[in-house]
Amino acid sequence: MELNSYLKHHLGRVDKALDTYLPGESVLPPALHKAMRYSVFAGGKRLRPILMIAASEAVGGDSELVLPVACALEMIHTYSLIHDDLPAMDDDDFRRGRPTNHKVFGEATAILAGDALLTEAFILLSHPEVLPGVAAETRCRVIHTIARCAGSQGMVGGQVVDMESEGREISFPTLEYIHTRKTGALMLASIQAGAMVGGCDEEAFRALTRYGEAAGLAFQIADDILDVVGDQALLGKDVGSDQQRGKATYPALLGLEAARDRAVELRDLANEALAPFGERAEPLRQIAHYIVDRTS
Ligand code: GRG
Repeated sequence: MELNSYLKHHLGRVDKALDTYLPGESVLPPALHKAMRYSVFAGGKRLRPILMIAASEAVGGDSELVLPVACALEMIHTYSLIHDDLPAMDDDDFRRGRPTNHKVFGEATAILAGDALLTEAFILLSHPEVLPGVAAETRCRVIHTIARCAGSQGMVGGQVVDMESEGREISFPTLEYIHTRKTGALMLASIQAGAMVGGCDEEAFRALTRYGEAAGLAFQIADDILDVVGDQALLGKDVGSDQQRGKATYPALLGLEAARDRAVELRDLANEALAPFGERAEPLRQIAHYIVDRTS
């Protein structure tokens, strides 16, 4: 299996599906739908949908069936990025290489575009024609898992503790609290949802949960490292970085080398959890390597 073509193939499928699930730009109110589509189609990696597809494949699931759920995860992710960039939060001017949503559409529309993407995700997840043939109980579990991971004890909670910790010295457990929730929770939800829709048993669910927890945290550590390495490359000119904002990061707390060691350790832990799945988990294995070694 060649990871780049795997990622490219599924990115294309996810983009096409997102285009069909999101209301068109001319649908009333066009200003809102334009703003939603602007950020969704701004060139994201589609990592969460692809993780979901790969998790479903690992348990022998049908990657066509999971597509709407995978799209809902990307909508939630995009909403979080739009809101994270707002002046009240990170106040960023660029995202995915383009001006941020509020820079183009104004703050009020950006807030509402984020709100609408979050809501659209659950409209899609609860649509009667989504997940045909999947037991109602499993469908409820999928929706519940995604909602819990995105909510006040998941992504949003992690974001709040991250904001509170800005400019302060924090402990290692607080750092892990932030990272497992702010970024890790939605990745874990992607893996767990993929496993459930793919028809996993309890043992496979537990193993994939271990993978999702470790890979999600490794992703955030790698992101922190990229933030620092990127700053060094730009001679400290990237004023939008977390490092310069005094945010809680692994390199700030542990140093660059120890942060890298922790990311590698988590990658290996993630991949150990895949042992029972054999060849079918090869995409997940390679994604764990990609998460740690990526350069953007
Ligand atoms: C505002 C509710 C709310 C939550 C914000 C996700 C998040 C929580 C904040 C994003 C801050 C950030 C940039 C964290 C670093 C890790 C991360 C989520 C990076 C962006 O994800 P990628 O690399 O982005 O998957 P693409 O653009 O490829 O989708």
